[in-house]
Amino acid sequence: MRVDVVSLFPEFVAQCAAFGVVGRAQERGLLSLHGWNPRDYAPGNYRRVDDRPFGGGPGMVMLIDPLHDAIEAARAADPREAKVVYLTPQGARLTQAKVRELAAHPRLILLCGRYEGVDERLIEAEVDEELSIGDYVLSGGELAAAVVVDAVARLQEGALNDAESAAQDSFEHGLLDCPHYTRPVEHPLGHVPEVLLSGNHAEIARWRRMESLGRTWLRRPDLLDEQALGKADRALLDAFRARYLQGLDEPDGDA
Ligand code: 9D3
Repeated sequence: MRVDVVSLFPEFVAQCAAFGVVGRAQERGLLSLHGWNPRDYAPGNYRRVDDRPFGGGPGMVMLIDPLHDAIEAARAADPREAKVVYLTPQGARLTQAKVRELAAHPRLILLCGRYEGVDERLIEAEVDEELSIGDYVLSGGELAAAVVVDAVARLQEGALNDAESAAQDSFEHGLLDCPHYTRPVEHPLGHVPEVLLSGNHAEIARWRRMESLGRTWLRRPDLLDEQALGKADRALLDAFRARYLQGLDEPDGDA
């Protein structure tokens, strides 16, 4: 897929996408990332991209025209129709379901605001969707755009190797991941749960599933729809709860 980022700091987003899975997706031709700086479309020696808000108040608002021209230049760079997404605290919260939907588009244009935001008329005319990445205050849309780029890139066919795909699978089922351990078996910080050393793959799968269910119940009950769980999962969660409520679930790993 192709992603165009309209931003005063397009190289910031490009740097975030240069490493690991996303960098590899670009090398493999699964993702092409392009930056468009509204300052390059701002006229005059000052190249001004913002102005004071009508009605008064603090901060500055991004001007329509440099953003409009940057978006149109991005559109014209490829004949495929682009979905334009504005990253803003006023947007709907980004979820993995939304990521899957965005990842299926051949083209996205991600619009990043700075200052107080962009002129509302530009949003009404050019933007298809407004998205936020969560309820905290960032300094601009670039980190949010980088989050979108990362999340959609890894869903492109061929972006993940087999191991990464398998790991992805467990999270896509809406549960938190189970704990992970590697060598050494004995360490001053604790030991590895016996079951993982047993070689009994059915028992290991059962333990991991129980840990996933239990951690989701403890940490993210909002993700857990107990009615929707199967009989086996409910039994595992009950077993986890029984152990937890008996206080046998030592947090220091020495259980
Ligand atoms: C301090 C400025 N605020 C005054 C009420 C409003 C405000 C404007 C612009 C707050 C943050 C921003 C910049 N943030 C983003 O562009 C942004 C964002 C975010 O801050 N949190 C979560 N998701 C996103 S997506 C874009």
